[in-house]
Amino acid sequence: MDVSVSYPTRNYGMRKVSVYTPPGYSTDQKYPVVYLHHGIGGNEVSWLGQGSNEGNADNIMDHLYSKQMAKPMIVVMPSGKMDGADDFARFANFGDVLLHDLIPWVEMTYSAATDADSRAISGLSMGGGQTFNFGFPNTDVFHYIGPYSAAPNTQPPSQTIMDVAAVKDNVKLIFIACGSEDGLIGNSNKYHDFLDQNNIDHIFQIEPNEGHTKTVWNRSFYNFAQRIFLDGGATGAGGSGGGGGAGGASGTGGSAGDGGGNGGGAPGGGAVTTGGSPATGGQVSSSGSSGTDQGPPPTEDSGCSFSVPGSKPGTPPWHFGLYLAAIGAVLFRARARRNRG
Ligand code: FER
Repeated sequence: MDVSVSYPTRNYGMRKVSVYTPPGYSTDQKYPVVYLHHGIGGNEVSWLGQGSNEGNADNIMDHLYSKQMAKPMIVVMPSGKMDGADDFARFANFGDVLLHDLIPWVEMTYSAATDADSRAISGLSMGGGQTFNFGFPNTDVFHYIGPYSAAPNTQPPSQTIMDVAAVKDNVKLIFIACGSEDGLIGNSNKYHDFLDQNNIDHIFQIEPNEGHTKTVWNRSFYNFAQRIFLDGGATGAGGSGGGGGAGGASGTGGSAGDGGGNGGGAPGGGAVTTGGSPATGGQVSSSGSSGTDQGPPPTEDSGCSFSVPGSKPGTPPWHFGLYLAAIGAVLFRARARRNRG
């Protein structure tokens, strides 16, 4: 773990970043990288347990690794606010730095894979806006996009998604999350609607009864981190399995991923709700096929449900038939669509 190290930029001098490397990190191997952005008052330690004012990404990764629930990856947490006229400009100005200073530096400095299948972008609030704004126009750079509680700096989807086909072809996972009570949820809703209208698979995870809170950000990173880099890339991660199937509901707030059924899922994803703490998981549902297996009934969106694993030590999530197969179904559809196209 490198906390608050400096890297050079072309236009802003030396800037700060924290870098979490996974247990057993070795230069014999190339790791995928998730770029994780802070909120308006944040900096490069805001996502660290010790900084702890926005999230605990390092603790979450430690937990996921202790249960073999995430691919080994590097988590890069930059200070993502540059000089500029106002906060919108400051956060916007980081886009160029990310693409042309930070990523090259990370890939030179760490044992990082350098293909887009091995890059994810994520963040909270202003960093969620950055995730939308930098992620969607650059689907040749990032194949996993995870914005949480996105702030008013979020550009409209019509400005970031200029090429629907490129998003469909390139992006392996779009994971949008927001608290149901967050006054900023409109920013996320706009993308959910646009993605639905354009038949682009995504997860929209609404955290019930949560506002603009650290609970949402920790849960969201917990949920995102275990779903990324499962589909190939330079690190050779295996795919997560076959096609659709009956939606199985399971996991009433804390049961592990041992419920049946994989998500047939809906084209275009759907509203997803989840309960439970990050450490214990909870129910996740997405619209589409109806659930036929055991467990609680589908939510209002008549979704297939799949549990978030969390309480079953030592079982890799990619061996759970359950929600990993749901991801497989999504990817399978994406591939099928690619092959058709
Ligand atoms: C605003 C509301 C929220 C805004 C920014 C935020 C710049 C960002 C919040 C955060 O990053 O936590 O009107 O305008």
